[in-house]
Amino acid sequence: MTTAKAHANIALIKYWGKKDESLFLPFTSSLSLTLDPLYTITTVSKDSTLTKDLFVLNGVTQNSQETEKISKFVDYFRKNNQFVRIESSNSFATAAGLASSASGYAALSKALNQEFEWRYTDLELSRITRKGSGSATRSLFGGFAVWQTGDDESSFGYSLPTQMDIVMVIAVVDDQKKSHSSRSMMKRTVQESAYFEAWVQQSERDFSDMLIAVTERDLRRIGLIAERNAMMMHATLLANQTPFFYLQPKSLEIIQLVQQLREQGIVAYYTMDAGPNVKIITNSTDQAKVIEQLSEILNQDNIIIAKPGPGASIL
Ligand code: 2P0
Repeated sequence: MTTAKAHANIALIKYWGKKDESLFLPFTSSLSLTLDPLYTITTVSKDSTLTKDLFVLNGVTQNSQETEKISKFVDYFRKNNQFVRIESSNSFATAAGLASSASGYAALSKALNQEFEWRYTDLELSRITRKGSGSATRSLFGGFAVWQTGDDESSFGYSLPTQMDIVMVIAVVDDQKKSHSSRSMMKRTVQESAYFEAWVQQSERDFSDMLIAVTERDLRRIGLIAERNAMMMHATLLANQTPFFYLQPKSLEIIQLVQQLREQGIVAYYTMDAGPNVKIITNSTDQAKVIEQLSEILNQDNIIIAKPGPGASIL
């Protein structure tokens, strides 16, 4: 029996679109921050009495469709046709644009690596984790992490050594499971969006700029690049043949608040993922001012303060 813990990450440069669906190869490299309060704990146990894998998420046994998806991933690690019992729980809402698949697959691969005695390094493990969920490659690592594009061999995650005072204030606009998964929407965007090529080109430039900004610990630049990168990702969706947007009125209200905060000289930038929640980038000096004004729009229960978190580990 092995238990592992992995933290979610929020991308500052987004992964949006696969150039190879079967190998899970992204068009562009992405860069993220792993966050302390959002995590998944997963226990994997080999069980010779089982005739197929068993997957329990947040106390609920998953149906055959969900379990088969996980079983396919377990196959990368499985030895001697041994089935496993997987029990997983999240410290936060699942599939609501808070990167539960990232922490989920990172915790699962970390646990499977140990349970089946593979002894892969985190870098090797991230190559396999990629085939469970792309963003999970980054959740194996703490703090700032990169998932680089490339081929089957060279597309993996790694950690950036920078440590700095950065805080993400997560404004939970809606914690319900989203109706349009990022996997399906990014696929449609690759196929349909009139802006997809422009996205790839701009995101490559943003990635290079972000690497410099992170190395130089320049929070202002990190914030500005993160904002434009996130909004360009959302713009690709607006330019689908059937336009789509994840933003809700409340998301826009929070974005406008961030702009006002900045006019008052407060460090505040925003990013958004495949959901309506807004993540505000700030620092420990200004975090209280951000929360104070955000509390006028959102309930305290819907505000999560997140600092950089560690890489995945065996408990
Ligand atoms: C990211 N997202 O970089 C981007 C930004 C959502 C918006 O990675 O198909 O669940 O499993 O590889 O990793 C969410 O996509 O997609 C995601 P799959 P995943 O964080």
